[in-house]
Amino acid sequence: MLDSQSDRPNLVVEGKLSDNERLKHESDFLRGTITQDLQDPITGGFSADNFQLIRFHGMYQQDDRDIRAERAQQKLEPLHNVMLRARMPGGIITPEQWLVIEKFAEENTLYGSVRLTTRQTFQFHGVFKPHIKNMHQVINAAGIDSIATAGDVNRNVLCTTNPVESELHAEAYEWSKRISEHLLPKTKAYTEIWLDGEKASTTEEPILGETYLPRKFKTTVSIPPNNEVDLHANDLNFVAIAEDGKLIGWNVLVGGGLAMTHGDTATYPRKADDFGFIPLEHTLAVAEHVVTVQRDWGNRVNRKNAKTKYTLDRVGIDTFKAEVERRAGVTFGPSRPYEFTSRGDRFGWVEGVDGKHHLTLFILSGRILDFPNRPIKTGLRKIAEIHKGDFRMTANQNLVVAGVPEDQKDEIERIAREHGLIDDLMTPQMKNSMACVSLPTCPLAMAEAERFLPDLVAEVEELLAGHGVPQDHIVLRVVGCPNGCGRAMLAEAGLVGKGPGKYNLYLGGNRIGTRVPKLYRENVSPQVILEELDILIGRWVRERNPDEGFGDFTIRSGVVAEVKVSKRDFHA
Ligand code: SRM
Ligand code: SF4
Repeated sequence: MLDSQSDRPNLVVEGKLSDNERLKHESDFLRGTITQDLQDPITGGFSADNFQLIRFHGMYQQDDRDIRAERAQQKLEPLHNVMLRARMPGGIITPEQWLVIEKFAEENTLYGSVRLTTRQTFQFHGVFKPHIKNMHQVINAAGIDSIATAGDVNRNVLCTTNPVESELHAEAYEWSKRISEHLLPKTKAYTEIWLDGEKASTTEEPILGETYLPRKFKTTVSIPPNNEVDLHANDLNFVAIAEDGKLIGWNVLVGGGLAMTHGDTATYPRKADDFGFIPLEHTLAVAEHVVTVQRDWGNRVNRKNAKTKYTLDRVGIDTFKAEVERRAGVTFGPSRPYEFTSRGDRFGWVEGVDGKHHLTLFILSGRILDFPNRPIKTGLRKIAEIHKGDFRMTANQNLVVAGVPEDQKDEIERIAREHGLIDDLMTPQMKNSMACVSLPTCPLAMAEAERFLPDLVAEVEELLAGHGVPQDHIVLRVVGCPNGCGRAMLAEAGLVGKGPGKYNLYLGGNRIGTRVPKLYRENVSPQVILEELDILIGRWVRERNPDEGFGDFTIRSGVVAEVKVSKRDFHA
């Protein structure tokens, strides 16, 4: 369903469409031949187009890269399995659901872990073909699905966890669910294939279109002053505007995204642009038409330039915004004032306005597993067995035990402490560090990230202590490749994998996630990075203004130039 405006030649990129466009078009609304592939016992993997199509159902085909070469030597195919990513708008999961997913991971996955992600949901890694259908049936029976958590669609919608202002959060959370539902694919392919639902032919996708979006699309709902969701990583953002504690509308920001390709200056991380204020009643229309404009004008020829951020830079912000206004029948008002002052999680207990208690737990890289001396998976199972509230997965890969009544606080804290879920000695540096999954499961990884983070943080902690500021921190993030899943491109110091043991070092993001950092050193070892950080931390400690963060210091002192407009400044 193309809008007549979309045919204007300067708005649509001409050329041979990418092969993903063909496969979406031929997929019979995301069905492909997945069912046949599932029954093929010869291979553990999915063939041809199905390899891509299962993504729209929330799965990625992977193999363990640590053992890939060894298996090839033995003339075995890679140990194919799938990673599943659930759809959990706003990241809320009940204790009953927790017990179901934890049990499934324990009994049916290669690694036995549940992995909390940077987008407030969980992943299973290492599910073999014979378990895939059962996995969907098990999670669905618990009220969870994985529709549209990957592929060229709107992904899991984020919502600031903010348990303190519970009323505002409850409203914002409801909106994140409504937006997620509104933008979901309408095809019944998921139900048919995985849940043995009745075959129902699909004739149209009124919002996403029959070939879906040109590329992945990401949406957030945030509640200032916390920018936990890192809205500038997202295509579409609703920033809550409240009056007298009541939600009245949103400032809408469009066109953020963090990925780039090494060596390709036509790709860059970019902040979202402010479109202005809308009252609540226009939320779904605006969400729908930011999506339809991107659907019709996004680049379907070159996937590297297909995201909304590039569409905005190509057609112009005003043109894009005017088209959203025209289609949605809405005029954006002037933006309302708001301020972000943080984006980290508040660890430990906080009390909400409803008198309930909320315990935020730090989960290293979101990996839930029983580690030596830190059996956190067992600990969370025990908490889930008695917990009467819910759990909230944060966009920083952490977990909030939310809605705890006064008389259960002590018991929950005792279990958490006994299982290594609370560590009073944890430094601010550790709490402000993050890594993407990377090796061994990510096929795109160029360097270690999750497995490398603990050592890196320990070294940076030593540097801070050496300069006499052990309780200070840098927002430090490591990603295994320039796709940037751990949002290194919004960090004060971001390491981006370039090759085994080699990273690019980016500096100059700020503490609240509203500035993209800039390249400082290219293709260097962790040792070189630590030497550079040692010098810069020393300067920061000696020369900083009161309360000046490391990233702000690197800009003010000219260590790196500020990225104001990504297209112009990022590669300059
Ligand atoms: Fe991501 C691809 C993991 C958040 C940008 N991402 C991948 C894949 C699926 C690799 C692949 O395509 O085969 C990774 C699977 C690794 C594994 O073994 O689990 C992967 N991404 C993740 C997660 C699990 C990282 C984490 O440590 O938590 C996050 C899951 C989010 C979720 O629950 O939906 C995750 N990915 C992000 C983010 C951060 C965010 O959204 O806040 C980004 C940067 C923001 C953005 O989109 O610009 C991100 N991932 C990418 C990209 C680059 C997209 C692009 O614009 O070019 C890819 C590659 C692609 O899509 O081609 C990618
Ligand atoms: Fe994989 Fe790269 Fe994403 Fe890390 S940033 S999870 S290495 S795609």
